[in-house]
Formats: sequence, C-alpha cells, structure tokens
Amino acid sequence: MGMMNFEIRPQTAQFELGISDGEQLREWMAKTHLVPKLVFSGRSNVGKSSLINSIYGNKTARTSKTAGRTREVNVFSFPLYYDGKRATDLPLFYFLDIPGYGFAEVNPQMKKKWDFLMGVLFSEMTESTLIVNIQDARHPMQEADMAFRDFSKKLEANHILVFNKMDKLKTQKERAQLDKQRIEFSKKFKHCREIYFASAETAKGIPELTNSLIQFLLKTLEKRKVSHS
Ligand SMILES: Nc1nc2c(ncn2[C@@H]2O[C@H](COP(=O)(O)OP(=O)(O)O)[C@@H](O)[C@H]2O)c(=O)[nH]1
Ligand SMILES: [Mg+2]
Repeated sequence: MGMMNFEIRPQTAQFELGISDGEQLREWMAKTHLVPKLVFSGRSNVGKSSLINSIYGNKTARTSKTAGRTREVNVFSFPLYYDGKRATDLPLFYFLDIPGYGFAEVNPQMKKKWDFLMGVLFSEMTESTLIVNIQDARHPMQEADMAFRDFSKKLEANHILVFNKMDKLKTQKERAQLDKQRIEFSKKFKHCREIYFASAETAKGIPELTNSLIQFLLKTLEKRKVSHS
C-alpha cells in the first residue's frame, strides 16, 4: 500500500477547541498523547495560519496582517483520504495553530500567560508530535528562531523546517543566495529531518510539504501499533 495514495482533502479539517488555560491544555495533551499531531510553530506573522490554509483549504485557520493575534492554542482534527475515499480505518489526527514566538508582547500579564501556555504545550509533547517550524525565507534564522531551535531540539518531538514566503524572493539572485544556504541550514538544524521551501501565497512546495506530513502521521500510527501489540 503506497503512502502516495493518501491525501488531505480541502475543507475536511474541523475546529475542535481553542485552549487558553494551561491546565486545560495539559489535560488535553495527556489525553491525546498517542494521537499523531502536527504543531505549526514560528514567529508571529511568518504565515503559520496561511500555510495551514494552503494545506487544509481556505479559511480553515484565521490569518491576520497584525502580528500577535493568535492568543490561544487552536486545535483542529482531520481525516486522511485514501484513493479518493475517507480512510475510515484510520483515526482522526490533530493539528495545532499556536501563537507565534518572538512577538514583543506589550502587556507583561499576557506575556506571562503565553509563556506558561507554551511551556505546557512543549513539555507535554511526545514523539507523536511533529513540530513544523516555519521561518521567513527573506529573513531566515532570526534571533527568535535560533532561540526556538535551541529550546525545541531537546524535546521528544520530531521536527521539520519550512521556509515560507518564497514568492517574496523576486530576483534570481535572492533565490540563489537562499539556495546556497541550504547546507548551512541543515547543519544548524540537524534535528530537523527535512527542509522545505514554500509559499502559502502561490502554493509552491505545498504538495511536497503535505506529503511529508502524511508520511509522518502514518509512520507514527504504525509505531504505535507495534509498541501496543
Ligand atoms: N507574500 C506572501 N505572504 C504571505 C505568505 N504567507 C503568509 N503571508 C501573509 O503574511 C501575513 C501573516 O500571515 P498569517 O498566516 O496570519 O501568519 P501567522 O501569524 O504566522 O499565523 C498575512 O498578511 C498573510 O497574507 C506567503 O507565502 N507569501
Ligand atoms: Mg496565525
């Protein structure tokens, strides 16, 4: 059974709940720790919600021109499709749209709450989670990205790295410059199993990225079956 026949269908993800309370998030993570899940993480405004929409269909997640809008962990469930039909022998999976890092929160009370919520989220992650770390292709490896790398690489979770907004690199020179950095990226992000270059705007790189997500979900399910039989 080739994994290539599996797909994510547009408009089939369902919003489950938004969590802003740390204890509620801890409970939810514990309850679902075996369920394969994807967490889209990156600086505010890097295009987390936009990438989610290019994978799961328009208006799945809320996008915004203003940085720092998402204050909750938004949980969505979704099925996989196989040969055009819903794969009913597979469970539903989860993905999480979370607040961005590196956003200078003006209100210290809000910042404290955010730190706590994210602390819970990351500390409760197991190897059933894939962190999809998104960076801006025009401004890779910002200070906040490096801080997130140093923190997240110690976790049990799996990782991939995505450079979004590739459409903003207008000249061949800019694109070549980024391409030259590939080796440097893979050295600096050794914990990331793959690196993708994408654009939520033009859908460039989205099929490849989606396929990688599907592969992760299926492999994680397989591992779970083996360890429980
Ligand atoms: N040109 C371009 N703009 C994008 C891309 N992805 C997101 N944006 C824009 O960047 C802004 C922030 O996007 P959003 O998905 O809300 O970012 P988030 O804060 O990381 O969830 C919005 O105005 C998007 O339209 C992309 O690939 N190309
Ligand atoms: Mg967002």
